[in-house]
This record gives sequence, structure tokens and C-alpha cells, in this order.
Amino acid sequence: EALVRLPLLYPMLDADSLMAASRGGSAMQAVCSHALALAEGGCTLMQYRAKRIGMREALAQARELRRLLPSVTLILNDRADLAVAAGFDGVHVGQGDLSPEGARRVVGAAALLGLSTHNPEQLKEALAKPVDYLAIGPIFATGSKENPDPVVGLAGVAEARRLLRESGRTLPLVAIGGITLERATAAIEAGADSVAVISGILSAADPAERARQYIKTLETAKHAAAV
Ligand code: 3NM
Repeated sequence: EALVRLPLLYPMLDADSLMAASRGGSAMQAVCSHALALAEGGCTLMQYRAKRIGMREALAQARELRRLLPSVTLILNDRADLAVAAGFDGVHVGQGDLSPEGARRVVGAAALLGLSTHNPEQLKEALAKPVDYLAIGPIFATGSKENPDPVVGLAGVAEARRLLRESGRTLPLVAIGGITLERATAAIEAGADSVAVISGILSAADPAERARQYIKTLETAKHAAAV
């Protein structure tokens, strides 16, 4: 199968947290300025996530992101229809969203399709799906998701890596949930190809600089893991 390569840092634009942090500014403004900061910090892929706002507003924000960041790989969380409507490069679905087969029909063969898993059973099932990468989480406790699944820990990453290797599929593995800058190296050492981050970047006074720090840390960890 064609190997999709993901960047080491997989940052998420969480419209709900960004709006909460924006203190009265417009949600559009908050999302776009964060996205531009991430791009300035070297991010080449981002996921737009909007759980609580209406679909029209989410589509307007997604379209604006597409316009502002023509060369960034943009992935939409949950909604394959919005991904297509906004001209995004892919969609990421969870266990309760459209199935990977259904999402693939909507976005087409060329789009990037990711799937969230939260335990070894889900990961095993996911190995038979038409996806381009898999996520495993939450690795650590997270305050960015409502009703998160139980924490799987670094052992959950290692187990996911083992199952992937045994399956013979070459899908990248994204670790997610509570991955601070300090914990990013451990996630790579445990077998992740990329780390997905919301609060670890959002909490920084300078998100562009924080993104740079993550990327540098992850590159170092990856080189160390390769030798
Ligand atoms: N999905 P933070 S954990 C969106 O377990 C999301 O699949 C998770 O945010 C999963 O980096 C999570 O702030 C939240 O913990 C990630």
C-alpha cells in the first residue's frame, strides 16, 4: 500500500477551545490567527476540529483556513461532507462518526483518511479499514475532549505499534491526548510516528515558538529512535 507520511507534529485547531481562549474576539479571528501562528512555527499539516459550533459557522471557518493556508495539508475532524465542501485534503473520523468506508466514499480515494482508536480491540478492527493513518489515545489525561476514553498510557502506544507491525500494514500511528512538550519524546520512543496536540500549543504565550519547540524535540527523538 502507498505509505502516507505525516509530519512529526500533528497540531489541532480546536475551534471550541480557541473561542473560549479568545476572550470576546471573534471565533473566526481566533481560529485563523492560531492557524497562521502554527504555519509560522513550521507546521505543514493541521486538523480543524469544531464540536460545538454550527455546521455553517464551521464551514465558513474551514473555508477561510483553506484560503489562508493553500499549501498546508488540512484535515477536517468528524465531517466528511464539510471536508469536501471546504476543499480540505482529508478527514479524520472517530468511532462514533461516519464509518471509514462511508467517509472514503464521500472524500474519494485521493483524500487522507484518519481514524481514532482508543484500545487494542478498536485498533485491530481499524487495521482492516480503508484508512491512511491511525490514532491511538488518550495517552495521558486530557482536558480538551468531552467524555474521553480511558487513558491508554505509553504502554497503549507500544501495543498499538506492535499490532500495526504484526499486521504488515504501513500506516502511520498518531498518539494523542495530554502530550505536553515534556512528554513528546516518550510518545515517539513508545512507537508513535506523530503526536497530535491541542492544549500543549494553545496554552503557550507564543504558539509559533511552542510549535517550533515541539518539532525540534520530536526530530531529536525520532533520530534517537532510529539508531
Ligand atoms: N482525541 P490535548 S484525546 C481530540 O483519545 C482528542 O482520541 C483524543 O487534546 C482521543 O492535546 C483528544 O489538549 C484531546 O490533550 C487532545
